[in-house]
Amino acid sequence: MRVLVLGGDGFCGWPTTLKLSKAGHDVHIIDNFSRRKIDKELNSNSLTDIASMSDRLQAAYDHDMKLHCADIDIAHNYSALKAYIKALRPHAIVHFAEQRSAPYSMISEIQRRYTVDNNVLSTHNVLNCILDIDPGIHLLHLGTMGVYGYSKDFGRIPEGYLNVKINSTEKDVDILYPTNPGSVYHMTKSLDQILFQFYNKNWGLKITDLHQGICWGTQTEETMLDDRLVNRFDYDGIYGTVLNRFISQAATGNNITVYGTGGQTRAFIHIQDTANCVRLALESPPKKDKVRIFNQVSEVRNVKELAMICSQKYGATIEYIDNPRKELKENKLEVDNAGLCSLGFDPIFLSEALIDDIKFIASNMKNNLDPDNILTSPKW
Ligand code: USQ
Repeated sequence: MRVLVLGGDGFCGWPTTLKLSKAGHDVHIIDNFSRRKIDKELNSNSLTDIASMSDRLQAAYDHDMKLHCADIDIAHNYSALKAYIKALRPHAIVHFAEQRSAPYSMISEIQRRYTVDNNVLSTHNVLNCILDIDPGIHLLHLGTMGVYGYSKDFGRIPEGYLNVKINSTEKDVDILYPTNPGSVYHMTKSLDQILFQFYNKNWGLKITDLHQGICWGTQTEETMLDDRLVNRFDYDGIYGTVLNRFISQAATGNNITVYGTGGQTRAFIHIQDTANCVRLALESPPKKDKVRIFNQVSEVRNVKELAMICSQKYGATIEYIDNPRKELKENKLEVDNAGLCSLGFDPIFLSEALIDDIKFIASNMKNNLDPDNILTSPKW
């Protein structure tokens, strides 16, 4: 298939691009390199030394993956995006091109407005290109488990739609799960969902929304082929996600930073599985009648439990820090992931992959970690 990956330079986008290319798809990237620019803005860095896009493309080529990349801001340069899609005529578009950090989206009005403008405009622009150029293009979007909130109030979290009984009519209906975002970032993914519902209802666009849990790990089969293909690894208080932070903290002799009591429970997925799941969803497109929503998660874990696993592996100290976020002190969570499993998803569990990831970070990246970047989260 001819596939366009929007945001193909990022943490999830790059390994997915390589996975799709290695699987034989003709893959094209659009990226505006905003993630690299935000590193400079925050005075932060990836623990891994990521290559420039031109070096990444050359390395991919050296390993039989012929990729192409265009630098376009898809939120603000609609005509360039449309011209590119018109010329390329992809069968599918994978949309990763959103600002993805909850803490970043809560820093100040600048980041709140940037996150909403960038994320909502980019999604809406892509939908319009598809509608005008070829409504048959399958759109796959990286959503988040955070649109549901993290509670068991409505039981096990279903895949996008909640079955409810209406008191007045006693009818059973499926409704879009009530959104309960915990940050401006998560709110933008909730807004994306409404856009998808409307463009599907009115014009029958073929859309898959992948509600992903917290992604962890660094390397995939393809990024390990060459040093120049290495994926980014964020450890800082704004872009680093919890398990990757704990892994890098433990592996470099720093304290493990648990926010609050560590009673928060979340869904997790390894980066290798992210790429696999996108491939599975791409290769089995949905019908047009409904937006297809999958929960892209492997397992549910508790923050304190993760801290203890990382501490035991490296003898690191766990430090309990006042939680900078407004979130439940403790929560229980159960998540359905039957959709992707029915397509052949066979999750990698933490117990299998954690050791390799810790070893990789500890042996390669110690000198790149700036301890001043560990506790940089804004408070909200
Ligand atoms: N946490 C700590 N210590 C830390 C960092 C985080 O205890 O040093 C806690 C947080 O308080 C929170 C949990 O760990 O309860 C998860 O935080 P996170 O930063 O790993 O994840 P989050 O902000 O929710 O966002 C991340 C990604 C986002 C994705 C989301 C999936 O950045 O792009 O959508 O995970 S989910 O959480 O399932 O919505």
